[in-house]
Amino acid sequence: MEWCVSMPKIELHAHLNGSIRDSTLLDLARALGDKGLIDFSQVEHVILKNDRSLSEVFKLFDLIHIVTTDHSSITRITKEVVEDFASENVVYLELRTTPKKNDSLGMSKRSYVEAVLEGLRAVSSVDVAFIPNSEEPVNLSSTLLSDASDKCNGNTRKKIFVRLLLSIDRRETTEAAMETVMLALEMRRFGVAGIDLSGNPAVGEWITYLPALMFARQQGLYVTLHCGEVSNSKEIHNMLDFLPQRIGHACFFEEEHWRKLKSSNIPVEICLTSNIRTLSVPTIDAHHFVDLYNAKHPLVLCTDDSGVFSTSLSNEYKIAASTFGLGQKEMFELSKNSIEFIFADDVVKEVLRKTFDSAAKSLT
Ligand code: 6MZ
Repeated sequence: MEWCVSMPKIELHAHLNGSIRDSTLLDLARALGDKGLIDFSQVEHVILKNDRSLSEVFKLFDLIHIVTTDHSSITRITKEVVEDFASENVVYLELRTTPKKNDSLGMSKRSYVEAVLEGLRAVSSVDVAFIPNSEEPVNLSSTLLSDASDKCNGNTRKKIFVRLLLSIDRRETTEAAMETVMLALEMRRFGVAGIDLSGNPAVGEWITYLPALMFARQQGLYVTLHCGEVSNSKEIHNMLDFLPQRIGHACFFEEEHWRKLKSSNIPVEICLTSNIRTLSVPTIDAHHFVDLYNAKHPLVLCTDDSGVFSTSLSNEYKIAASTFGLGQKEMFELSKNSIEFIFADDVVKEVLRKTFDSAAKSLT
């Protein structure tokens, strides 16, 4: 496990509220219980349940959202999630979250995202670079060109790049999806790089989100889609025809979907523990990671919901290494290759390549 933790890693598929610490979730739930707003004993039982089907996971998310969706909680969770990823040597993190509107709390989608940004600014244990280079004053941008782990006053201080993806929930209408895309465009200068389509895959129709996704792409936002989390051949075809920059999961693909995916070379975000826990793949040995890896198809290991599934990115690397018989060198290469699929500019990619190169020297 040690080298899985110490090597630099890139996380491209992490849902903010799914990455919440258990301790924080219980803490926030207890506080609502004390105010008489929820029955804590009921909620505690649901939070601590370990094995959940895909539909139970979405019920849990509804509960998590009741507990977490106020500005200060969102700020706290963001700060903690970034700190947690940085502590296991994630050097680049794309964090995705669904902007939420809650009139009773005075929350708009914009104020939700502002609370997330506040969380990024609140991180103190590690340097967080989330403003894109094009928005940085020249001297700051040159600082970013240094290695992602700098010597500062004799101490090594970690750096993490963070980019945000705004998620469209499959329960949303076309108008709501468009509102999220407009917000992402407005928030680009604060590190919002793209759009994700997620939420319960048993809900909603592709055609509902298509106008907003097309507009996002026209405006130069990156797009990643949860694709094939359930069996839905027509939707999988439609999604692949859209040519998103990445897709997540790809569990219920049939031969013709694999053919289309491979010929279009769309990178796949692979979430091993999540897929096993939600029974989206029958066994870990049968996971499509093997076929994609052997075919040299672009892929990246990710956590999905590290809190909900009690995992970490280091753990995902460890599982892949031990299950598929891959060594430290192969896992390092897999991690380094992920740089090519990030939703950030060439300057960031170059910094990350240097970070991996200097880590490679210390490994040999
Ligand atoms: C699809 C998922 C997901 O946005 O509130 N989400 N969507 N499949 C998954 N696989 C298990 N895991 C998480 O984070 C939680 C939200 O992310 C999406 C769901 O919409 C969930 O409500 P945010 O930060």
